[in-house]
Amino acid sequence: MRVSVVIPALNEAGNIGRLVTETYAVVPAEMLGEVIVVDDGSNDGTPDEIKALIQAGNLPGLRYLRHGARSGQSTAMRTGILAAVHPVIATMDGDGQNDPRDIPKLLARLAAPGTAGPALVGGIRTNRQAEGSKRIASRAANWIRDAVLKDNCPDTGCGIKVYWREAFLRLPFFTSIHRYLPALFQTYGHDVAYEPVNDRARVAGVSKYSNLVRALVGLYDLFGVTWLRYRTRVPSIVADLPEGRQVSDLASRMKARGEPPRKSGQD
Ligand SMILES: Nc1nc2c(ncn2[C@@H]2O[C@H](COP(=O)(O)OP(=O)(O)O)[C@@H](O)[C@H]2O)c(=O)[nH]1
Ligand SMILES: [Mg+2]
Repeated sequence: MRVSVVIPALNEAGNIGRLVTETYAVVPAEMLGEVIVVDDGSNDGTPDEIKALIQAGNLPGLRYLRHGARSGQSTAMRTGILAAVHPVIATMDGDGQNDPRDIPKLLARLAAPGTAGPALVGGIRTNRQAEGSKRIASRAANWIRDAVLKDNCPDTGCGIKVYWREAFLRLPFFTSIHRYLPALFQTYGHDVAYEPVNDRARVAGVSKYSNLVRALVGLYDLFGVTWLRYRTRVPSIVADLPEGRQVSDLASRMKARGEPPRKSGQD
């Protein structure tokens, strides 16, 4: 399965070039369709690191996109995913904290697009490297989110994930959606799975998020996602004529899981 790797980056000089080079070194070439770095308006050496790699010309499929103004991590991911040419996306943080060696393991769990099985496989960091206060804040946020959304995900903020491109693009988009992907994939009728992944310390630069801002924005988003979850219906398509055409993938997956069709008009 060929994959488009999408890496959002904001001021990741000292990290981003190394991460891209490492990705080409450790992900098998037959799996690695392209690597898209989305620069969210960095004002450090981030563009120079990537442009130098592109000019060197020995990393096939390396692409660089840059926003005219800072628009946020989720928006940068969406820019890369819209530009991607392969049906499967792998995302990683641009600071090198995720380990590209985990991409093949996550891909091995992912179902082929349109077939039964997980449409998203998320990494779960088992050896968190963040400082104590961030780990505690992250644990609290995950606990609250799981209690409300029941997405059964112990580490939704982990940046390394693989998923179907089309399924992502069909989700209603909002800033910070990247922290709610498991819950939203489930809401839209997809199976999700998780795999333990490696977490590494930041080598250069600083974190872009403070605990307080992340907590406040996270709470606000949690209300929105909860509302969306309760107000979303995923119908099973039980007729699709003329006969011989395939019923929609989603309907066949629901059928395979033995789910009864929802009553029409039920809300
Ligand atoms: N495009 C974009 N990327 C961002 C932004 N803020 C953070 N990032 C990237 O998102 C990833 C995670 O951010 P980071 O600051 O490392 O968060 P932490 O590891 O949770 O402290 C890194 O690759 C950042 O470069 C942003 O506003 N825009
Ligand atoms: Mg980080």
